[in-house]
Amino acid sequence: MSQKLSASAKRVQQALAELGLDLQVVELPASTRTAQEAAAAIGCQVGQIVKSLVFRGKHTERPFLVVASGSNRVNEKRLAMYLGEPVEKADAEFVRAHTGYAIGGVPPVGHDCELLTFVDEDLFQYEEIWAAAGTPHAVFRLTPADLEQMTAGQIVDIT
Ligand code: 5CA
Repeated sequence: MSQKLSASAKRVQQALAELGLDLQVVELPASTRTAQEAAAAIGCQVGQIVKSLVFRGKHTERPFLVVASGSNRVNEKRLAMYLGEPVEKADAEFVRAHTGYAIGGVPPVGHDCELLTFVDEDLFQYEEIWAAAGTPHAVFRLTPADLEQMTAGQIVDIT
């Protein structure tokens, strides 16, 4: 099963196993590149898709991660209050450099560097959610509690 996964998806599966989480990465034939596409491919609500968005502090260039419900738009001013500095969305190169994954497949765990993480409180209204697993075709199902545990993230309002 896991032998069939692509290298990036395998890396995420490995990271989940190392965290002691019994969660299965699956690669789907349809694209899961965006939250909308992922929801359509899985057959769930867009809000149940975990967007893993990389931002950086404008002054320090420190990377951090926001794991947001697919139906929410991140409020950068609110993030700036949590970080204590203005923030900006990372570009594709910065995302790759700090996570080891390309946009469209960035997972919430298994990054090159450990990332300070904020978890969208709105994800907790769902019993099951789905996150990207390294590629634009790979996802895994988890609970909001799993997400909180694996990221050691702070649960906040990100809208
Ligand atoms: N695989 C899905 C979820 S299962 C996924 O990765 N969705 S996502 O929302 O987390 O990732 C796509 C996000 O990447 C977009 O919401 C957008 O915020 C960001 N993005 C897309 N293109 C760029 C770009 N050129 N530069 C920076 N960020 C981008």
